[in-house]
Amino acid sequence: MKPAILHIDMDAFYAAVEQRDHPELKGKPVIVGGSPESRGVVSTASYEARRFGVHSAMPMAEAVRLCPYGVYLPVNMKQYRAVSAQLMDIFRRFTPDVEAISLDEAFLDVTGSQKLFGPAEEIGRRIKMSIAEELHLTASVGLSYNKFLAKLASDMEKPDGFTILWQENLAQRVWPLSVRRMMGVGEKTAQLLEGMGVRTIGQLAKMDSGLLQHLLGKQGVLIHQLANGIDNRKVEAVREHKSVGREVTFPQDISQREQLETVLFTLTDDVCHTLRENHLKGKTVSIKIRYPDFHSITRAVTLSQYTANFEPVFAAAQNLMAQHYKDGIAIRLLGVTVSNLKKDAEIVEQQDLFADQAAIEKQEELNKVLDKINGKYGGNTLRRARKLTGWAKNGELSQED
Ligand code: TTP
Ligand code: MG
Repeated sequence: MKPAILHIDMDAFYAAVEQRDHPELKGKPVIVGGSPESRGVVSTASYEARRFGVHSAMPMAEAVRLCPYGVYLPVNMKQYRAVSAQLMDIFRRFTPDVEAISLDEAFLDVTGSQKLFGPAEEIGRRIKMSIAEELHLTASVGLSYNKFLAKLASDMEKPDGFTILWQENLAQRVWPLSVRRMMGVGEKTAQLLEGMGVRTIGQLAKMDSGLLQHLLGKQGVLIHQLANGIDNRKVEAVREHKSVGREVTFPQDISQREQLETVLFTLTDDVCHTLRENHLKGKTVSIKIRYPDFHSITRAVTLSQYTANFEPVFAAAQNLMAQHYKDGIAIRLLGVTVSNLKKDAEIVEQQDLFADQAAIEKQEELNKVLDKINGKYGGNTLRRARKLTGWAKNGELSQED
């Protein structure tokens, strides 16, 4: 399938959030940043303020000179972060491959999403629409077959833009642009290139790659490729949580099976609680055992479906212990981790037909009650009561609630 990368960047982000939250500021020049008295700088300016020449990173005092009747606001990071989280949630509805670059900007690899949501162009438009309807903000979207061109595209028709650049648009739309618009070309490189009469991306594209390598090393080869529309960098989703785990080092080594199982029980309960708190579910359960000589082993198993429920996670951990721990051997550290995580909202897989759906739902109800009580009174007020009956064998649950 043809690669499809979106680059999405919010318009005048901090200022737009302020205008949204304070409608009386709509249409006015709004400048967000530090205070002019303490030599603060402009974080961003609304498009109305940009007409006065105000821009990001400019000293506030200068902004006040250029735009004396502007509305000057301090930075409200907490609010921008909250909006950013909502924004990223919208992105992740369309693909798990979201690489957040900053609070208001991300790359999305939507190549595979096209099967589900239709052509990439439609996905881009739907995301823009969701941002408008749900967040009451505007974004500019760029669509291309690689990161470099997608980013260039999103900047072309700001604000509220939507720009598509395919290979056939390269010569007409990209090559006339200044080399200064390229990532990887800073002031020094730009001056060097311009000194040789290379001002546009098109001129750079036609240069001899060997000469560029000679002049700029690896970076020369890279920018030559970019100028020719070649960029093999992948969209790298940085998942907020790769795994949730707990481990404990014992004050004294433990070799008693029952004691170890009680620890395993507590660790698992903690892990599952944290998963639920973060609206996450996981599919891989692993245990870690460290022996007194510091030698460690990690053993993992993958479940049939994503879960944050204690039962299946504990059953899996018990099984791993049954398979990999020999009774009577001393252990220095024990750990439980759930990885292969997804946000609740992202889990669209078909539920396991063989799983007892009613039992799962009952368990989730119980979790809600436990989490609520524990949240309300702080700490672990309520815990599952249990009776120890030894390690599980052959997948049976040997522990009873
Ligand atoms: P940008 O996306 O660069 O700028 P913007 O969203 O304000 O405007 P546009 O994209 O429409 O050109 O940066 C996003 C936010 O990051 C911006 O709202 C404020 C913050 N920021 C700073 O605090 N300092 C800076 O120098 C820049 C460039 C941005
Ligand atoms: Mg922006």
